[in-house]
Amino acid sequence: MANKYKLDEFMADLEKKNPAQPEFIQAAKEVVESIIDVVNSTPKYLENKILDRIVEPERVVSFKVEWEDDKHEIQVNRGYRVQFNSAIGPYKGGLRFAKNLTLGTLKFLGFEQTFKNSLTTLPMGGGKGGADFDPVGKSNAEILRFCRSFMTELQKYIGPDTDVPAGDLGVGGREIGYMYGQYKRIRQENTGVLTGKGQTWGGSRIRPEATGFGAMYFTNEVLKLNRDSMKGKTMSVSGFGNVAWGTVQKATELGAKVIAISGPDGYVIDENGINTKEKFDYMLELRASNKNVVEPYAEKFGAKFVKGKKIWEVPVDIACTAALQNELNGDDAKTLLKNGVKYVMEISNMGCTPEAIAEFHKAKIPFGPGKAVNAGGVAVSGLEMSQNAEHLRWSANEVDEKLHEIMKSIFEACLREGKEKDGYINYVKGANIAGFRKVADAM
Ligand code: 2IT
Repeated sequence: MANKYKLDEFMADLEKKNPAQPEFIQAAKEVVESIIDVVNSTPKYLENKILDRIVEPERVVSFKVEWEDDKHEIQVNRGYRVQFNSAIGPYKGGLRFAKNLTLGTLKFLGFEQTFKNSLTTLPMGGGKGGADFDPVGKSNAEILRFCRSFMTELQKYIGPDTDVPAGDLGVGGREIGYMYGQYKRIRQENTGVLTGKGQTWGGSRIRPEATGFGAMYFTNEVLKLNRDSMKGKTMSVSGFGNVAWGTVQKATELGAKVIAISGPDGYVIDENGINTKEKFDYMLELRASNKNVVEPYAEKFGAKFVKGKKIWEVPVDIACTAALQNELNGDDAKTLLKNGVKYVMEISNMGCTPEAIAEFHKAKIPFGPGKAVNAGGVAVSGLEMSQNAEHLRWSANEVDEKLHEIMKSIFEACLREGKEKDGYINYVKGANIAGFRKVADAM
């Protein structure tokens, strides 16, 4: 019989092996804590050294990206692709362009993606990539040149049945277009190697909305389980990008009132609700402006802008993270709880610190973890892959229905694996165990 794993020893070894990667260690610890009892009580997992194998990425590539800025100066960035786990399907996961992006961040994201993709029910492995390229303030031509140079290298490592990247922070429809064009130019194939493509050239309907829509389908299930409803609930959503945009629309449709969104500059409170097409469209305009500030929303719609403060001080029934990792900490959690928050949903990947999650669990309020709540995005990416493979295009209804079914099945998986003795649903544990089992069995 193989030895049982001890959490402290295992984590100490992992930290030693991955120095200066705090986010990866944080993500791994959350998963290992959830699954260690399952692993220790399952001989086949022990004999097959599953924990040691599942925390090690199958492959990490790092490459140089050279490009010329508008002043004809040469710029050098570092690009990456982390191919974390392909046990259940081709690597799948987004590309992030962000200032100071590190390999440790991408490893945390690739690790999370592995379990998230498993939860979607679709056959997709986990991967993540990107570059330490800051899109803020760059011209359209600079973005084009960067994307082409980036794909010139990345194309060596990806393929429609090997690894299928998509967007993430700093990578939207425009960037996917520039990269897809370069891939086609070099490889002479139109096989849908990226998802999140435009509607006229292989993109799936509902993909832009999918992360936000899926998050609200999941949230709606959580509320129904608690004999509650979205009707009349006040809500805050951090961020103002693509994910927040989809979230705000579906929340409004389900009857909630979103009163706050945020940016790196502060947050906006709109007491009338962010609930009209004009307001939704303006969020996209703000994002497209490449300035990364939310303040202009307040000027345009006569709302209040609170400079330099975190959105979590706004009293709401439902709080959603939709911006960055670790954007909601233990103190923010205490503030939200003091102000009567009833539900917290992580839509960004690892949006909450472990201290924040502990506060929500202690208060016994439902807390939805990112890998379950935000899985709708990659799920519809998986549906885009299917459509590309069969050279067909499904209707918006067809995609939306499948997305809805997938989110319900993720919710049910969380219930099945996350129910505690007192009846409290620990969605973190539920999502981690359910996501883990499938990957571990395949390995
Ligand atoms: O974090 C995520 O799930 C994404 N950025 C989407 C990945 C994808 O392949 O659609």
